[in-house]
Amino acid sequence: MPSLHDFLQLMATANRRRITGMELTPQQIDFYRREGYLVVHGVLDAPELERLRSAMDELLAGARGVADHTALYDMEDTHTPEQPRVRRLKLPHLHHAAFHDLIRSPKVLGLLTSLLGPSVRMHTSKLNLKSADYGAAVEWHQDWAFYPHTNDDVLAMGVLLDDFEPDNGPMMVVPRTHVGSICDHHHAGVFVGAIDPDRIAPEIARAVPLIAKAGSITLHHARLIHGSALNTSRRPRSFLLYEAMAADAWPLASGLYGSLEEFDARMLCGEPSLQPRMTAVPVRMPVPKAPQSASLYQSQKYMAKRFFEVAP
Ligand SMILES: O=C(O)CCC(=O)C(=O)O
Repeated sequence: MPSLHDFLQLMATANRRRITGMELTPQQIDFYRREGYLVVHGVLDAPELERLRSAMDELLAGARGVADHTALYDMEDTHTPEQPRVRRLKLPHLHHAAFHDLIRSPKVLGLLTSLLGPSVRMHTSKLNLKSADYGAAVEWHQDWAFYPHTNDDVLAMGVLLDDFEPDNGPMMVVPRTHVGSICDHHHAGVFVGAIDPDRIAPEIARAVPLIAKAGSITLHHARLIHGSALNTSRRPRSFLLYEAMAADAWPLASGLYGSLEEFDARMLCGEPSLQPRMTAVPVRMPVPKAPQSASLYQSQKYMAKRFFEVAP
């Protein structure tokens, strides 16, 4: 006869199983732990992809007539209200049910719980558009520089809404840098959200582009060095990113996003905890901020020397 404790444990395990629809294999988990990233091919089927693409188009339609950055739109430098050029949709999960639902779907939660354990919290979401011909580059950086936590069970999950090909600015990662130091992301005394490329030339030389079809999913560790070039192709490269962490990884730089209620409203599955798990992680605080730092693209303008080409 199982004790009440055993019974509750069994129930919790059964609930977790119900949540985790698509678990990673031990080989995939080993690869992620060793290399700091993973590509899972063919996760979304055509109808799932279509729902996300039409949600994206719906939100983008609202950018016509908008003059400047808003809570939803981060604009390219060449944006005009008549010819909208949106670089990023900010927090798409708050603006459309399709993006809210995806991160809570059993399939996607299964990937996250495979790497982060049963209790997972979401930090934020964004949809980087990288439009054909001019979509902006993202300079080399570690996400951890923006949001250090008490432990580094922290990652970004990227959903490819378009094929990633060599010339449309696929994300590039530097394998195994997730176990190294945290690079300096400051210049002239302010946080610019990018690493001086001269300081990481050997790492950049061994970066690998993540080439995969739309519907695939990438997972990269928050300490991994990564970046992506200008889109010089005639094809768009839309990339939906969610940043997530183990529930016991507490943010060091952003407080609790307002209140404990708000912090815990970010739970995707499992249980929140009032006991942050502390590990020996390297941390540099992302302060002071650059004068205009509402997005990574804006912060990176303050770096001394860019690595990637900028659109004419
Ligand atoms: O869009 C990309 O290629 C990279 C995105 C990224 O690293 C970021 O937004 O932090």
